Amino acid sequence: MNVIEGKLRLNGDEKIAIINGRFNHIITDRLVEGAQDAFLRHGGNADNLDLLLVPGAFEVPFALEKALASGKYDAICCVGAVIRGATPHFDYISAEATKGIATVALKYGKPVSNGVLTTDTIEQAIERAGSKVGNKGSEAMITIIEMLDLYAEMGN
Ligand code: INI
Repeated sequence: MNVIEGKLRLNGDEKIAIINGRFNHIITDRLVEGAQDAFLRHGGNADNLDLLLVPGAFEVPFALEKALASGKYDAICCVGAVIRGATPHFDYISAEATKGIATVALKYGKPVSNGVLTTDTIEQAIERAGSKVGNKGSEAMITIIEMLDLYAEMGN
């Protein structure tokens, strides 16, 4: 059986953007740090990494669409933090962000990852932003690094 699987390596030429929904920035800034750290530690060139900031998770897919349409990026890592409150707003924002990211990613066929946290409590978000449960921004960056290599292996 021929197993085709992406490796975790960058050659330094890849142009990558992180899109960060700033809402709950105490959390999302940590996700950006995790993503940046993963990019650099896997061989990325700091000059080829852009950070695009948008107001909240709802706006992430809109910036993603523009960024991919520009043709400037090989892959994009999305981060944000939607934390459940007392209103149904959480469900609308988290659903739209997730659906929007997937829809735009499919349209352009370039690696895109979803590092937007959707948690019931701020404690759960903190746990996923560089403490007990790791850093989901770092995981999201590692995902696009693997997918970039997989697509190259597949001849795309
Ligand atoms: N945006 C978030 O990223 N996280 C949240 O938890 C959140 N809450 O709870 O409201 C949130 N709202 C803002 C939203 O993303 C948009 O920026 C806003 O609705 C304007 O379009």
